[in-house]
Amino acid sequence: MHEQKSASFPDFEAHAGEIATKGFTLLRDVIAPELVAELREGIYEHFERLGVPFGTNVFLGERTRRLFNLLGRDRLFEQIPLHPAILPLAEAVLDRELLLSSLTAIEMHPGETDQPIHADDGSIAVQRPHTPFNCTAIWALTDFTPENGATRVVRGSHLFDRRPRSGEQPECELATMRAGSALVYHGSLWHAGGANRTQAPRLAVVVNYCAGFLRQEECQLLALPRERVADFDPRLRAMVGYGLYRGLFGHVDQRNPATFVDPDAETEMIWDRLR
Ligand SMILES: O=C(O)CCC(=O)C(=O)O
Repeated sequence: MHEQKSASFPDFEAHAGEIATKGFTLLRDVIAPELVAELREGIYEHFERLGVPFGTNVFLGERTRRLFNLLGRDRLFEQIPLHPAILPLAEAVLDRELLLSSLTAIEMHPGETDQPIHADDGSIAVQRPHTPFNCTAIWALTDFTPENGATRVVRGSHLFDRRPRSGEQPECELATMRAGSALVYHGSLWHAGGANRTQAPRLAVVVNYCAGFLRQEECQLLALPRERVADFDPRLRAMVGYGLYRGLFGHVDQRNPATFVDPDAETEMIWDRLR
């Protein structure tokens, strides 16, 4: 685990304010170079061992490899959703009862083309604009440049009253950043990966957090063996689903599911407060 010096923590409130107005913000150089190197090595080890193929459509990317369910693959990845220079920003946008919705590595190869513009909450039929119920952090594990496919973002689009139409090509800004930085954005933001016109892959980890009342994109209660979850930090256990939302949602026979992996876990429910 790579400790972050508190002196170098970002001003989370200021960044949350930027997300509220622009829809996105950049956390520059917040991930230790040693962690970036370890993650790169770990991800490539899995890509090669599993023989992960390119995607089969323009959204997943026909020159892009994705490794889903990172928490189910290696303990190395447990520190990503908990990163102390990034998680507090997601908590400021959502709240402390947020869940991990998905955790994916994305490797865009030379020749990849522009991904279609989309919003991460675009599949959810709620009238826009709305308060955020998704917040995503894209970690750059290589530099993100205009040439290698830096994420394209549409400033202020989280406030638009519709999601992008199929094939729509709005004016975009590029989230260029050095390896070790992160783009963090509101789930309604219009965005997409760019085209990779270089000779080297662009590598990223995408950490998608969602509000505690939302269904997670990856069903982690099934994807992660309970014994693995028992080894997690208690915060991470709650984040994958072994916890309660507002002391109510997620209970099992009036018990906090956290007690399935820790018999001593707090199990007070909303009803207990009424006594
Ligand atoms: O890779 C990127 O820059 C963006 C990826 C993305 O938005 C997605 O795959 O949903």
